[in-house]
Amino acid sequence: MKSISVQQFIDKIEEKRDVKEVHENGYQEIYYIICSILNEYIHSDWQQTDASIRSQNTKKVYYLSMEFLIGSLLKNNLLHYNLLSICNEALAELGFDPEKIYEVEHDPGLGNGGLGRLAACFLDSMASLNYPGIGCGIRYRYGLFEQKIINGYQTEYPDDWLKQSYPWEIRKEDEAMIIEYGGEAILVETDTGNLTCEYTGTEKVMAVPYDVPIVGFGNQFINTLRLWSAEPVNDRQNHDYYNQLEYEKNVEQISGYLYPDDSSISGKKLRLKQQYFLVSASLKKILDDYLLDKTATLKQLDKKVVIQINDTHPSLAIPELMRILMDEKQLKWDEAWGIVTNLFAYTNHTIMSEALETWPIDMVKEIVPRLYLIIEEINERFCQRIWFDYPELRNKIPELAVIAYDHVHMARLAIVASFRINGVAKLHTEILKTKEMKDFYKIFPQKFQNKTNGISHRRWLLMVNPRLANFISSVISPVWIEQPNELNQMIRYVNDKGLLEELAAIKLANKQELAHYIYKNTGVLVDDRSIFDVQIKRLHEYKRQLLNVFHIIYLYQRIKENPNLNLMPRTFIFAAKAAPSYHLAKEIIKLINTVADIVNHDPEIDNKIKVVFLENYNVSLAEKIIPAADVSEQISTASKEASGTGNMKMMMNSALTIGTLDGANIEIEQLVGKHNMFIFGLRSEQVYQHYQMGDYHVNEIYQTDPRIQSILRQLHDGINGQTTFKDIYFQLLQTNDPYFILKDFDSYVEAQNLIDLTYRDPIKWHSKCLVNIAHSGKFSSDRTIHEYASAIWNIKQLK
Ligand code: GL9
Repeated sequence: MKSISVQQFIDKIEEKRDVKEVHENGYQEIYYIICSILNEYIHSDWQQTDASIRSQNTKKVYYLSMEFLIGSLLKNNLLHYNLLSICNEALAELGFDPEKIYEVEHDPGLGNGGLGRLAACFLDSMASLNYPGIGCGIRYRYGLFEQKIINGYQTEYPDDWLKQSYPWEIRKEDEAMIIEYGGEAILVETDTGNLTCEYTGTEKVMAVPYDVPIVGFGNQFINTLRLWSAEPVNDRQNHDYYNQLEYEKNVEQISGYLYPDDSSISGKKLRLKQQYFLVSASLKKILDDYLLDKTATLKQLDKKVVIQINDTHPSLAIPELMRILMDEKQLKWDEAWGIVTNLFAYTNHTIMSEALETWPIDMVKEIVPRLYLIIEEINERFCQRIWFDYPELRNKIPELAVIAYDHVHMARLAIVASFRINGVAKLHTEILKTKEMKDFYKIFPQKFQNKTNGISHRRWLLMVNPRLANFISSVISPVWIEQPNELNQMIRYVNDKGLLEELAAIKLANKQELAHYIYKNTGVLVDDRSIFDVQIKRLHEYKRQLLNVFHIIYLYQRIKENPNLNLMPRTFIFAAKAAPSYHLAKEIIKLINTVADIVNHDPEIDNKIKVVFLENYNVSLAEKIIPAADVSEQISTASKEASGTGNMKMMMNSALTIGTLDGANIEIEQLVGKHNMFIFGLRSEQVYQHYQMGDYHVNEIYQTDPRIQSILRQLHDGINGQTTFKDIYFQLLQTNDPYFILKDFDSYVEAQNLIDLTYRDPIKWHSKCLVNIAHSGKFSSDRTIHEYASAIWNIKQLK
């Protein structure tokens, strides 16, 4: 890559600048200028990458996802072009604070949480490892809502991320596709005696792609994230003015906003339309590209293309491809099915039953009538197969059928048609095989695989934590940047006192930075020598933010009872969005803020504990918090968190985990050892057993544990006579505490006490931190992507 000096960079900026002084809009102006400088490199490398992929005619993976949480790109792209420090210096010389320039970028919230962020880390790794991989998603006009905390409550505002233009996207109008909804599908016989389908009265919508470059690290390899936007079709006739307006309004809604429910999909018509929009547009494009090669035959499609479907959300791609192959390419069912069943691989991301998408058949018939007929046929054939080949499963047909009780079951559709199905951590995959999907596993054992999640160590260490990254490079050389497993060289220094002190100093500096941010944004002054205890993730009952709060209330009471209590000062940091319709989750946010208010203003607490809720959790905020975390809270009810990825990010940034044996926590523990983590609570097997036996009775705990009685009484009566939380109280007691919060309370407190003790010995603490860093290489998404590439996709790294 061409290297460039700081002065040359300054010259490039000055060339493009109208006014040479720093004025109010100066930061924005400079931001766009830097983007355009960078885009000159990117666009030329992008073309070259495309050309070389085409000339080598290699197999490509298409990653279909309703969510891509890519985060801000300027800093990331500069880093990947090895221009970050040059740009920083140039900006400083021009009188700008570089961080403020980077903050001009509006982080696109095109995802809810882990699932969407995983997709973005995968894109990063594919590009950085020279794998040809294309992301296909939706360019939502409004991303996940912006959260403001008002009077302790979450309020939602539209995320107008396109208000200022987005410098990374390129609109490709000439590659737009027409998508058809509704109408009538009629089977007709062709001259050759085949059945084909004709449609009448469909509503047409145009899908316009916006391409975003995904820049590999230091390799000038650029992949594409293709985001589809819905627009009205121009040449419509027979529509009066008002009909036209109505039509345009409906069309815009299709890519209007991202549904804000994580792990719970509520069967909304518009969501189904969005899903069809994504898969139909993407498949057309995939086939067009494939057929550019005049020698290519559809039969050989799986030699050049593989499609990963990110959860069930894009699984309409299965019947849609059947439709295209049969109705447009005139293949017979068996030929089409042979192609389809070699093409798709499906990742399951959760066992939460409310996340298993089903659609009422009437809705499917209305929106995609032809696909409904195809799904019926898939279902029919699959049920026959069970009936004849697996007689022992006959009575399970209602639980296995793709269509059952007037609903289409998307996971079952994905399982039946995909050639691979994977879970996202060892435990999760085991649970799929032995519990949640065990009958499918009997039928299709060869389809199931595990692919433990990963994170981009470039973004989540190199970029967000330059102090630590530079330190690691100075100790073991920068090899780890290209080969994250080399981080394990750090293990040699586990007893090196001087080095551990440096590590401590780095953490302190990061905490000071975060403390400053906290003060600026909340007015709360936190002690940067206190333990920074962090729980940042979507708000969900199964993630048990409530357990964390209960511990805080308990500590608060202990300090009130004994103001001389010997506690290591602690700052509890939360950030979380709740789905707008998730009442209980919103109550928990209010509870956290209420507790924060009381604790932070009580002079008797004497700064021993502080509680902070940072609003509007998103990728950019995570990037600020994670480098400063001492303690990583990963406390889901065992079996419920499929993997988690925040656990990996914080581990890589040295934080010690307090957690249950759930998701990828288990794999972290296997690497660092149980003495390097604070494990507590029920195990997954025990959780299943309690559900099965029905032998957990929340009242028994309530009656016998005075700490819990006191906490719950305060929820009911109001903490310090303030707001009451009766809904949380009744929910716990009347539904028998389905997430075992009270059951795990005691062992959680014990683990927290051990943290308090361990932190008192800084050398011991930081040696554990170092062990974490040393083992975190396995959780680079580079490892994950290599595994997908070799064991599922069968694709190769390009030269
Ligand atoms: C999730 C799981 O809950 C996480 O445990 C997992 O790490 C990620 C990525 O595999 O997927 N599934 C899911 O629906 N979400 C996840 O985070 N939810 C959101 O994305 C909000």
